[in-house]
Amino acid sequence: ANETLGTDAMVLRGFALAQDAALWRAIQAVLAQAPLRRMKTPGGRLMSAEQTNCGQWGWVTDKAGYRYADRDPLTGVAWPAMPLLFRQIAQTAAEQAGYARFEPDACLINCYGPGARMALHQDKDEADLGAPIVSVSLGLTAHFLFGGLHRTDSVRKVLLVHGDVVVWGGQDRLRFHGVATPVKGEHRLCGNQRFNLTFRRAKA
Ligand code: MD5
Ligand code: FE
Repeated sequence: ANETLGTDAMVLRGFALAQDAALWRAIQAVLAQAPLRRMKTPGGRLMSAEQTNCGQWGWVTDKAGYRYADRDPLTGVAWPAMPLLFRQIAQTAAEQAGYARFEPDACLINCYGPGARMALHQDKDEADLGAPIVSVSLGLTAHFLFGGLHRTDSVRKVLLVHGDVVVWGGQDRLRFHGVATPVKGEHRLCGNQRFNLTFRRAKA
């Protein structure tokens, strides 16, 4: 069942569920080439979620700022290719939400262990803000914080569970958002972690 979050944001409940084992294997293959790591914010703080990337461009942060890079700063080599299954899920989800030709060139993999979270922020490092963002949730459940266009706007809390896919575009593309610490538990695939795949068009 689909739920509307905003005018241009839609939750596709369980959209990735049937492919969860294949997604998990593909994630492991990416991590073997580009390991998870905690990156530093421009302000010098370690992020609590662990991250890595696949696809042509990878989102990175360090003391020089936020940006998209075509190489993994840890290994000096190109990010692993985006698995075909990732691209297919991102494209079919976007299509279902009304975005016909989504061509993601970046996939950020977020791993939230116990206590990890993501503070309220906007995604605005991408060249084409007209392209949607597709996010796939795997593993432990977490509250997603869905704010407004201003940092101080009130936030709605939405539970995202294993297999849920969210498509954000149009009016909702620049909303402030964050992720609370995962709900404690043990997931059959992901253990005590929540994984999130965030698909974006980084460059025009
Ligand atoms: C997550 N990740 O669950 C989220 C999924 C990130 C991040 O926020 O930056 O890695 S993406 C949620 C999102 C993306 C773009 C716009 C909006 C939400 N929004 O307008 O609410 O780990
Ligand atoms: Fe974000």
